Amino acid sequence: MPSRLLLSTAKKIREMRIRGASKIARAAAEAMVEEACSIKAASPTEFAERMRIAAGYLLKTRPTAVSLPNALEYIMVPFEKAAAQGLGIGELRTIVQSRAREFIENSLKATKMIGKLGAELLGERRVIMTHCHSMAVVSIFAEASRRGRVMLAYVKETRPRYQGRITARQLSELGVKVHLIVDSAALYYMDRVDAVLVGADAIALDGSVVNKIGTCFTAMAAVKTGKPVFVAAETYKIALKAKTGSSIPIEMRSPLEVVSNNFVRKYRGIEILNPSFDITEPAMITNIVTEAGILSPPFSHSIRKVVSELGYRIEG
Ligand code: RI2
Repeated sequence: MPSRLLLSTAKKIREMRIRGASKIARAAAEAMVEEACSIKAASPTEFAERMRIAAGYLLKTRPTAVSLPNALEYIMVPFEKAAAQGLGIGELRTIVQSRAREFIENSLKATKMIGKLGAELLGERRVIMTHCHSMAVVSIFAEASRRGRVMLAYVKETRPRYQGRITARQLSELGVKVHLIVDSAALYYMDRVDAVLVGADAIALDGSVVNKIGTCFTAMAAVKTGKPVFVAAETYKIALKAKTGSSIPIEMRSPLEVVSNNFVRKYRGIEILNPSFDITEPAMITNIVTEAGILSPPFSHSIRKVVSELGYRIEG
């Protein structure tokens, strides 16, 4: 069994007390460091096995955000190599610590860089509709505001968990004027906005974007009214095993996020479906802002290019 601390982080991620694709990844990396420091193993083999178990627990918490397996692999691939070479516990522990810290640092830098590149991409577009809560998106607003641009955001509340309220609060604190709207008002207000800007939990190699449920519907409304759809995502959200969006698992969450326990008990014949994410096809996306540059269509080409420049390994 992993330590109580790791189990508690895993529980927080599962229950979304820690949420947002990047934050989940950084929390998992941090938990791996704590685990490496707390394990008292009799041999390097036992130490390695316990680290694998810890990674496995974290991996199972949320199935869609690919930032989570990518963060764990960033730590575990060199770790496994070192373990296979017969390195001692102290050295193995150091690898976990340095890789995890490197991941966290790079992640924070990437989100900041996305802010800069995204603000340039927005240019004179000042009225932006967004969905859910993404720190990559907030970073772009923060940079645009820092550059003195007066921004107006239409923020969708994002049922069932209302992450839009977090976005509304954070943007308002940045000095952005905010209109908080119900999800179904997206098309109604679309003609007033200059662009749609959303985050991502995973991006397939063909440019399909997996993001909070309702993203695809928002993108469709944008396309219908001729508005650009921008996606902000760090490169560790690229799903290197997924050729298309359909191979990325969509997390189904509890009915209790949608209705009360009383409702469930009273209407047993009603099946409540609560998918957490949907897939927006690449044809609906104008650009993807990453820390390594702004990607343009055809995404099947630009994503593979950035992936190879970064030295990431496409699997399968
Ligand atoms: P950042 C969130 O998922 C949202 O779907 C958001 O767009 C995405 O993570 C990326 O967030 P959830 O954890 O990494 O709310 O940009 O299900 O903060």
